[in-house]
Amino acid sequence: MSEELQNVQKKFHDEVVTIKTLQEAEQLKVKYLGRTGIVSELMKVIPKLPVGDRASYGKQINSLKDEISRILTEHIDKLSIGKKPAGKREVFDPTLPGKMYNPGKKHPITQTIEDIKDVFSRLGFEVAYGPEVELEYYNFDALNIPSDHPSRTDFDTFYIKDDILLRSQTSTVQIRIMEKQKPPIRIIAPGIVYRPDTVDARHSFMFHQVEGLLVDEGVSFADLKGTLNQFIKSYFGKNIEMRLRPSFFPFTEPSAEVDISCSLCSGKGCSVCSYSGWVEILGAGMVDPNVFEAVHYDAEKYTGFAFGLGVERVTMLKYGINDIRLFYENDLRFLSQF
Ligand code: 2U9
Repeated sequence: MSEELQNVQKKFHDEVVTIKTLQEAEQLKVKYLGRTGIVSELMKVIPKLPVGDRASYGKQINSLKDEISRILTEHIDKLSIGKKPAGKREVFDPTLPGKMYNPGKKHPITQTIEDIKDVFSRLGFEVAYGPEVELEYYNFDALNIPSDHPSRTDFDTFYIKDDILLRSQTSTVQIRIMEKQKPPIRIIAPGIVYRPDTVDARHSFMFHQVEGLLVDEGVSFADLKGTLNQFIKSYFGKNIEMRLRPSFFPFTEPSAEVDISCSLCSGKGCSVCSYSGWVEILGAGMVDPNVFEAVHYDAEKYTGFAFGLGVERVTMLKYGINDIRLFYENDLRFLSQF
């Protein structure tokens, strides 16, 4: 580097270490890098040099300019921290309303599943999960559903290939648990199930179920009734009545359909309960001995009860929702009400 440039470099370093304020840094920038600053003056010399020296001298000035610019930028950045440009200072107005935060909520179906879990965990039930893509064996055979049962056709079940399907009920979970554990068993199995139903106000090709299973020595139908009554009073309210009607399911014997007094009209009769005062909310029964045989439980020693409910259905009844599709459309005007 030429002596002249070395002198400028030294002078800059001597000056830059004395900088204390942002204003001083800006002034030094103008002094060295400004349009009529020291570096520009040095550049003016280039055309007057012998042609052979110009490129090398130009390079040296540029590298000095880069060095000065980098050092000054670092100083300016450091000294600017926490400083707003003049005229843009924030004014704190304590009379303005605070920022509104919208923290979001759980989906009503998730809320219902959690409410149901709460009730049954207080009754000593554990929560179990299983796969949504299932073997035909767990969805049908182990549940005593005969091979010619209409629910096994393509009209009622989504088959993936051969014996693999999308589960149409969460009873598959209970079978898997019983295969692994000996009684006593006390579980609920929440989850999504799939059925090729045409979508309308009451049907969807996928919905949520919660199924329950209790197996032990000496379990009776009275235990089933007492458990369901407790659930219904806890979830729907103390004043809601329960009634059982005889029914049939391949996996329970005896079986019952369970109604509650219509929570919307208090049993007086309305369009929701078809003016009967009662609405069906779940199915239940004592586990069929053939199901115990499939999981190698001694049906002479153990008895058990099981039940199943549609989560969308109980949510619709509790809150008076008239179209199942509302749960799946992600419309915040609907969802934010829960
Ligand atoms: C095992 C044995 C028996 C579960 C049961 C029902 C009756 C039932 C429906 C309610 C509405 C399905 O979502 S829904 O369409 N369920 O009526 N479910 S008994 O029985 C079992 C489960 C597991 C091992």
